[in-house]
Amino acid sequence: MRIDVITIFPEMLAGPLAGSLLGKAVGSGLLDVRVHDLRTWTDDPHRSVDDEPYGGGPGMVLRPEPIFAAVEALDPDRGRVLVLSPAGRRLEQAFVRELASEPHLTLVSGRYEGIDERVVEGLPAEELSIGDFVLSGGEFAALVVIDAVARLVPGVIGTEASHQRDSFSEPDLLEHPQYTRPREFRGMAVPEVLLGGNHAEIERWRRETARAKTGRNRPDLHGPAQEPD
Ligand code: J9Q
Repeated sequence: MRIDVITIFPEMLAGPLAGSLLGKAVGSGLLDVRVHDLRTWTDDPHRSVDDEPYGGGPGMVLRPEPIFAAVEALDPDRGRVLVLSPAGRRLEQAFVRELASEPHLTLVSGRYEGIDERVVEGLPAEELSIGDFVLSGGEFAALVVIDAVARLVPGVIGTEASHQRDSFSEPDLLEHPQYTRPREFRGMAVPEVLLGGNHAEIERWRRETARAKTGRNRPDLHGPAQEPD
């Protein structure tokens, strides 16, 4: 899979893309991530990428010309173009799966005050938000999208089974609590049921604690249809 990223801060992406699981995927050739500096496509001496908003107001808006030039300079078969923006469609795991099935994505890192709307209308591009909070720019949001998508590319993650159980694979239930050694830590014991090897009992405990945790931490989720037990 190929992902092009267009940003005014290419150095913000370098470290994360080199390290860890992402770095391995990029190194192995399963994932071809190319980061481009938007200023490459400016033609004025100040290499300006933004300007004041028409109609007035605070902050600056990303100009359309460099973004169009950048996107058009990339592979003409550029795939979906996604602009990171708090005003975008909210990312969830179903959307991640959809994106992971594409051969090629282009991510444009926006900024809070915004990006000229003609980028969305004219390229065209889709706006994508990673959540309802404010960032100072789209770079970390782009990294979140890349990480979430990359781990679904076949071969990137070693243990296919670990996909299945993640929170949000089952969309309405968070993961159950986990424990590892030692059996007792600072006076806190690992629940007895996990030590016993009764797998039916363990499954039941996990279902119950997952349900309780979902209710506590995510009352907006409704939980899976209840099976009689
Ligand atoms: C570009 N706050 O926020 C949430 N998802 C994306 C964003 C975002 C932001 C500022 C600039 C993206």
